[in-house]
Amino acid sequence: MVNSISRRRLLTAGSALAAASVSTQALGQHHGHHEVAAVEKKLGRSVAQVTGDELRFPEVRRSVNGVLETTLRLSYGPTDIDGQRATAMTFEGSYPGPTLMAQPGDTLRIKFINDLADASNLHTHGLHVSPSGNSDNVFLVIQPGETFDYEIKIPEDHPSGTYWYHPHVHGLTFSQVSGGLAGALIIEGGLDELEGIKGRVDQLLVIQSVQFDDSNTIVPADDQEMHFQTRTVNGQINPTLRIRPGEVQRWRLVNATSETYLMIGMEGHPLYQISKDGNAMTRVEKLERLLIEPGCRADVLVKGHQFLGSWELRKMLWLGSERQYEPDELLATLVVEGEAVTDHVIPTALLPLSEDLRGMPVDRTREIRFSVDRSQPGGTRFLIDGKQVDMGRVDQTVQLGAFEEWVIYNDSPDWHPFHIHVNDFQVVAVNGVPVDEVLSFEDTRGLPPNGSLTIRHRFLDFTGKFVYHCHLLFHEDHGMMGIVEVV
Ligand SMILES: [Cu+2]
Repeated sequence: MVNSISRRRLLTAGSALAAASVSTQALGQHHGHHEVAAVEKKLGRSVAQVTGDELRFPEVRRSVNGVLETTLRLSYGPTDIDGQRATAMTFEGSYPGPTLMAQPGDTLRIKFINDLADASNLHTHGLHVSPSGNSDNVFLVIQPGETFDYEIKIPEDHPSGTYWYHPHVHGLTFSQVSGGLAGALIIEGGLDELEGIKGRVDQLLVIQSVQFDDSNTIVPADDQEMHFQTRTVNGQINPTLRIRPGEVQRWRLVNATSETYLMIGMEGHPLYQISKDGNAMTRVEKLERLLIEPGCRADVLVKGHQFLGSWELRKMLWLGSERQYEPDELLATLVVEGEAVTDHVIPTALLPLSEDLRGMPVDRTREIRFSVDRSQPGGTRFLIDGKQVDMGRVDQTVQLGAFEEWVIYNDSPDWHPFHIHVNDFQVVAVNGVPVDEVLSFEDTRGLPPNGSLTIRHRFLDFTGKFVYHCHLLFHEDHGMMGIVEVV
């Protein structure tokens, strides 16, 4: 049952610790082909499937005359993963699901057909849209065999960028996202028109975690173990991307895993971040490594190296805390080839913030505490303000239009990616230390172990109930969620 934690999952923490101490010795080493053998050992059979196929762009469904009318059928059955027949949970038989593309002001009309054996629903992660009725409403429960017509109206002034969609029924989110139910959602405009970005190759990388059994069936989420998982990019294992020397491309990275911290880095190629969680940044941030937390998106510019050859895009070693660890793994290969491009320039300034929320008087301050209770014999409980979520309870009542500061404390030794629906926030302090600069709004940010985040947000445009929660979906399903009602 979803309310108890399997023995297997309790064991995982121990094995992660053991493996972490080994991998620490590899820190700082250059990750070349000599490491492939080690990776192969860790991943078991999955690396045998490496094909190096060209990265495919997941099927695009685009709005026409202001409306994106489409069907999303959820099912458990055959699909294609890395060119092989596999069994997974999918939207429209596709792993990941189709890419939905729309513009600010458009309406999404989605016929949602639940052919799974369990209840499900649809969440448009990051969108500033109504949380009520047949919009982005996580209180809806679409039963097996039922069809439901979603209508999601995207405001005219909605930020343009990279979002994603996935099911969000409490208690089932972890298993369904881990089972394969995720897809990208792109709102066009904004940075797309900026000099230096306009016209560039625009690539999408939807990153998911998968673990197969011997018949290419995805192992149920509760029985998966990090060291036997593989990361897929658009449903492919180690796909190939191509770039010319000096060419600039835009890559939209989506962390659609349910509990993997992606520390991304690429040999020889800094990542020039331009957007976070669908929100344009004020300036380009040049990074050697970029942490993309579960649920987060990052758009980056990549400039092809002057040297021709193959370069590895890796999920690098990440030691978040004594309890949380992610091993190094090859994600994709970038092949630099062809004639050099000499006129592509990385821009510096991007789009200004609509407002910097620091230094303005707030209407109200709230304190929220995340904690983990490991003392009960019945299993670990994941809590906010000492409670597991109750979908019938309201934890925070907020006035429409209110401007609030929330100090979110983490009383546990684990990272918890904090996510809130509907209204994005700005992080104004980390562990009580004010930030030097606000680069963008965000919808998900890691809450440091035994630390805090101070965020500011406006509850604009929409009344109704929605949720804030940990985006480690296992934690969310086991109680780490709260409910806001805007009145
Ligand atoms: Cu958590």
